[in-house]
Amino acid sequence: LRRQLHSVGIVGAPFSRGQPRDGVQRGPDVIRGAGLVRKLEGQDCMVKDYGNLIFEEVSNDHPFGTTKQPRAVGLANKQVADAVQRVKNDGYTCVMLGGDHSLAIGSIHGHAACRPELSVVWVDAHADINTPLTSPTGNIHGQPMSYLIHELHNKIPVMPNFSWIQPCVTAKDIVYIGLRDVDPEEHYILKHLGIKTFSMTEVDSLGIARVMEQTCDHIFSKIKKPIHLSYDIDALDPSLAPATGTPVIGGLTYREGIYITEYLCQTGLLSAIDIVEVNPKLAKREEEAQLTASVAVDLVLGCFGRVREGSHRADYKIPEP
Ligand code: B3U
Ligand code: MN
Ligand code: MN
Repeated sequence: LRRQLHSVGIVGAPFSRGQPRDGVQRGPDVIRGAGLVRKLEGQDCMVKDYGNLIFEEVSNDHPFGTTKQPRAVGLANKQVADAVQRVKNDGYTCVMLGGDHSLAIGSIHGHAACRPELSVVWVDAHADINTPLTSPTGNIHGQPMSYLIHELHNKIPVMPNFSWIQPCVTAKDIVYIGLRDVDPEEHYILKHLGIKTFSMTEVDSLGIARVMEQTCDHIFSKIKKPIHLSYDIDALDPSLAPATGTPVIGGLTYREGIYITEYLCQTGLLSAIDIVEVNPKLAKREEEAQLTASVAVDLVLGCFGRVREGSHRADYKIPEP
């Protein structure tokens, strides 16, 4: 078995303004603290850690309609977009560590600026496709997809610090996995746009192997498009990933969660990854924070060649006495 070499560029985005709970800005550091770089290097990846972005406070960031903290979210996402573009132009597969899921706006936007034809695999308990006008909460982490999809462009109001954002993905190039908490308006949007979804019901009925086969059947056309994997840690069952802002019972098992990463890795098309919504402050005990961070690390390792059967170097020889 030959090991494939991966080069990984890591960007930390310690940002929480897309939702109301403090602590998710510590996600990048707790994921690094669980050994991310050392473990990637241990499986022969070439790693460059670009460090954490620095987000300035935004004053007078009053709501736009019901949407909360639009200026801070718009500005932070511009920085994320620029950082992801840089990592891609330097030749790495980009790993963006959040932070809340509003950061996918910048991550996907920046990725699409370098790879105009990409597909998105969105792994999440939630669809995050509310528009500012359908959102029941006003939290932008429940809205990122709506800003990115061409077909929703005429439903999106112009918001402060959002004018740089142009839709950059098409509904048919998106697949959802793990859904189990979808608002009625979001459900309408998903059906209306014909977006491919594998809710937990499909994970139950098909099994994760057929879900991944069908995911790739859906996104692979004649041209092999690069894949953007946006992985919300709350897709996993709360027993595995308790330290997150909006846990939903009945999520992916560890094995299903890891299988998604192994399967996408072997396509050879993974081009950028987001790992978001790890919030150590919401852990009831320190062990819960550590468990959530170490599962997040395992997801990244699965994206970069870790296989459970084990592996060995191409030139390995059994030592002779
Ligand atoms: N759909 C709800 C709830 C939600 C979305 N994403 C999370 N929660 N994490 C909303 O706010 O749009
Ligand atoms: Mn999400
Ligand atoms: Mn979620």
